[in-house]
Amino acid sequence: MTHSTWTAVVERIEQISEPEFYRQYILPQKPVVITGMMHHWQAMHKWSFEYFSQLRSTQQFAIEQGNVMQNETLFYKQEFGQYITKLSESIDRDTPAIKTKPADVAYLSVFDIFQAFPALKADVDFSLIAAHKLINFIYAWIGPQGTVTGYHADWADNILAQVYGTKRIDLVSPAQDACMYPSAKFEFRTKLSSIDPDHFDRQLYPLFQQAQPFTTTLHPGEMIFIPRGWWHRVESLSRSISINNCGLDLKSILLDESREQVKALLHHLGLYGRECTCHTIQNGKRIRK
Ligand SMILES: O=C(O)CCC(=O)C(=O)O
Repeated sequence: MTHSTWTAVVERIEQISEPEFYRQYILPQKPVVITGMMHHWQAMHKWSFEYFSQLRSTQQFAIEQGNVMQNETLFYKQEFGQYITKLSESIDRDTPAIKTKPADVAYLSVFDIFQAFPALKADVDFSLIAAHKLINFIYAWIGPQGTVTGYHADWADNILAQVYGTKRIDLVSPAQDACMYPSAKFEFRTKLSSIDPDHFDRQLYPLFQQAQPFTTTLHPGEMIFIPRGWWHRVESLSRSISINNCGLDLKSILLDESREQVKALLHHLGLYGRECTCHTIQNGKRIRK
């Protein structure tokens, strides 16, 4: 990594009540890792690649290749079962330094798992955040070692929960927006950074070296609160199954969601966001994820 040598750790707590979570973390918009509130999740006992491979679905889903936040948007469509079978055969390397070519890292990201498998809804419990929000969006992230979701900031408070495997999370405060160089690439409900810390141009983005990231590793059974507007970069250190809940309160619906919906509409009409994470060009045609 080539940002400043300054790193800080994210606070870790074991348990917290919903009202205290609101008072201590949502209101002040402070990140935190919660280590002991997923024991009762059915997902912790049930979800694995073997379990997923028994779920019946012939539906095709978009599989992302590499870090689409900062690099070229690449994806292909595959049946869930085929993707999971391939993934369950993949092995974690002890030395992630010997990396697979980024575009060969195939990631079932932003996966609308409950639309595909509604019965699984009962396996998770995001009440800690959902109790304080009017609208909640839940997505699963299932992939091999080495996936990278590059620096971006969501227009919503978010809890990312780790069910299987480990992930490294880097966070940068919105107070440091100037160091993060927002890019023009469009992603719905998100602001993307131009910075890929593994390869970035110091001449073009000098302030990134002054960014003060908080770094943490998320283990199975742990979840992290990422407040609205906090930049985050997520890298899987092993095969991994995660699930996140982004929640909107009334203010976010009026300010952020309405603006994002207008942008999305203009984007789909081809009037906004020439570069994006939701379309790719295949055989000269613009294909939607
Ligand atoms: O787990 C990942 O790869 C990314 C998760 C993420 O960006 C999020 O929860 O907002």
